[in-house]
Amino acid sequence: TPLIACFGEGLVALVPTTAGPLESNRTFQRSLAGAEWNVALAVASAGSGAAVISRVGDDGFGRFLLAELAQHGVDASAVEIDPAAPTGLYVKELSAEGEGPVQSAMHYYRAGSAGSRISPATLRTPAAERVLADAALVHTTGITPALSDGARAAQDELFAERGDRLIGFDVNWRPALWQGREDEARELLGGYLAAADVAQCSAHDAEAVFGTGDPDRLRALFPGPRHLVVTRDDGATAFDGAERADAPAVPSTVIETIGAGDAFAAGFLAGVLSGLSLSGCVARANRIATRALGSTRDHVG
Ligand code: KDG
Repeated sequence: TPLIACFGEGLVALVPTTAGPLESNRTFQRSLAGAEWNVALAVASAGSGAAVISRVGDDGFGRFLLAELAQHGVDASAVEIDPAAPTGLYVKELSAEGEGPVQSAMHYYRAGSAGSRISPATLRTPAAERVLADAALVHTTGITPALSDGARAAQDELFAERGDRLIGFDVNWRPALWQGREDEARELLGGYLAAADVAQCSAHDAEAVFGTGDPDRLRALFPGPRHLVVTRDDGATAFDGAERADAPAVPSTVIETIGAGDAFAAGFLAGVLSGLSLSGCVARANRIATRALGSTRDHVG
């Protein structure tokens, strides 16, 4: 199957086993996270080809992330091991149990991490060049350029030197990574979204970044990408050129929503590359996203 290469930082997530404030949590479950890595895992778990281009630290968490990729059949050859910086980490804080889905706060421990040292050189290792030559599509998000100037320069290069490769881009608005740079971020992320082939944004992020979550208004703002996808808690709208498809979310019990957009992207991208109809792509994406909604882990598979 066509290869999807995912470009961004892999993180270890520490997820409390009970809800409530962090000072009350004694035990945490360790899992793989990082939006682009979540996409790679879901793509591979669904039986399509996936690779990751990234960096991790020369530490136990980095080895854990690499083992997760290997176990799910994701090509990790283009993940560099950084001897001088740790693997990035994030801790979830789960709202006290009540009605409806768990709301999580995300606490990042990733400043100066190996992943934040992604740079254009990360794309030029022999392994990364091989992966890029094989990839039908590179997927990245608005998180990667927030990490550092080097990561942003690398992302710019991927867009500029795409050749025949398609680009998938999910806005993934993470204001904690853009503090004090919000206006710059809005412009930058709008530029990436406009230049992508498969452009995805949650209605919630679109509202925050572009001032509207309405699919038709977003299509008018971003007419360029062949595919434009707007996800909502209750379903999704996708465009392929002028064609529009709407699909409600698959009914299920929602435990927590973080990671659902990544699962959706994985299904949609794999659907596009295997030539499914627009409504077929949305249906496949919705099915995979449902699995992500059913747990406090970020990734499916
Ligand atoms: O989409 C889920 C991601 O946000 C999560 O896995 C962590 O990559 C992450 C981030 O930077 O927030």
